[in-house]
Amino acid sequence: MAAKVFTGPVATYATHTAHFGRVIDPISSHVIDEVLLLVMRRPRSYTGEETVEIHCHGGRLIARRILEAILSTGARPASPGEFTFRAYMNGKIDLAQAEAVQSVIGARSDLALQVAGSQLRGRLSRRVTEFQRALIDVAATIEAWVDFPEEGLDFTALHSITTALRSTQENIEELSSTFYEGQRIHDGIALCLAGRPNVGKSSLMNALLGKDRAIVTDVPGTTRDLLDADLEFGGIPFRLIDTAGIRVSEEVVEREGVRRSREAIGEADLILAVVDGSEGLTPSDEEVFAPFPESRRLTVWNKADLPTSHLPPAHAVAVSAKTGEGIAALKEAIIRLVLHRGVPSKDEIVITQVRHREALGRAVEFLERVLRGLADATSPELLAADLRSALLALSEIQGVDVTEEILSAIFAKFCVGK
Ligand SMILES: Nc1nc2c(ncn2[C@@H]2O[C@H](COP(=O)(O)OP(=O)(O)O)[C@@H](O)[C@H]2O)c(=O)[nH]1
Ligand SMILES: [Mg+2]
Repeated sequence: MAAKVFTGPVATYATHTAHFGRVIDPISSHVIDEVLLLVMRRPRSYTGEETVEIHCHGGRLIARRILEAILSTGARPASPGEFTFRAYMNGKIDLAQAEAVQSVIGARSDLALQVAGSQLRGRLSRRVTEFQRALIDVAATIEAWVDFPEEGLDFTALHSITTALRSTQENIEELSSTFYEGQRIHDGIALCLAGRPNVGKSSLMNALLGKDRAIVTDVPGTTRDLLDADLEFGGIPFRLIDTAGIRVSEEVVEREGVRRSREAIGEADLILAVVDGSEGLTPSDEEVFAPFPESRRLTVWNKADLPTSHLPPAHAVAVSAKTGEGIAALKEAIIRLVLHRGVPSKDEIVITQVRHREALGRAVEFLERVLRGLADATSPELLAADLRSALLALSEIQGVDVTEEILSAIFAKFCVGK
């Protein structure tokens, strides 16, 4: 097909070579563009199959004309994720790596990229393989016991497989527990500014962003619509949402703004409950914050540059949106709240997918059954079956024995061309 649109003898090109030439419309014989054509022969390509890449000049029209020319020779467009799907089916990468391709593309922070990149390079899969190796050793002992049940398990053997199972189970749990941080690193955090009018929410938004995004005035009720902006700190992608000050208003636009604000605050991962420190924490502040759970709320004591006779509550962070004082400390406090275990180190493996957490969770449960079975002297056949189930759950992460439904759900999320 490439030979039909390209001016050179494509079939004769060696793998991993680049060739300059023209793409010709096979129907009109017009030159569409001067291009570079790259050949990657099986199995040394992304998918493991014969691959040709055409590098044309930038511009939608040229790319579309070239695509049309190639389609007219009988090619068809790839479906979403089809290249990565083929790479997985051809054994170039496992399923966890295929999922990482999507995460790498979608990464919105350096930390998200680091985590996804490590998964793409196979570190998660290798960790899972370590668990499997440890369990296969135990399985061998148990299977031998199934074959010669009259010999039983001596005390040392029982002790050593129990220890091995227990420690593998703990390691799996440890990996599984990184999901909380992983999901936040991967998906980001919706951070909502909330409070009465004029406490300085919009000023704080601007201070956090380091630019004048929201309109700030001393007129209460200035912000009526939701404003949002993306920002990143501590490796976490945040969506920062400024809301209308919550108060009872007769004015129809402001009332709608307040309604939307309450909705956004209700959905936020974390609420910055902004208080005007010069006025102290008033009953109307408390009324605004009361509907939202304390666990999702951080009190920000703003206008710390002004003289005040009030003391901030112990858990509050004092800042001045005006002078910038305390903003760095506020960011640190936010990171502490959203990453319970802190920012993961470069070599920590972090899971980001629900699918992986579920598989690890099932493995842990089956191992628990094996451990209980060993303590209760359950028959070795049953122990062996549970151990196999644990191994099967782990191998789902790498994509062994997964159903069509799981595969299509994963690859449907990809965009075309990946
Ligand atoms: N002195 C001082 N004034 C502030 C501070 N933050 C906001 N203000 C002022 O408070 C008023 C209301 O601010 P704004 O950000 O619009 O509050 P919002 O209604 O909560 O969004 C404006 O006049 C701001 O200049 C601060 O940290 N210190
Ligand atoms: Mg405002």
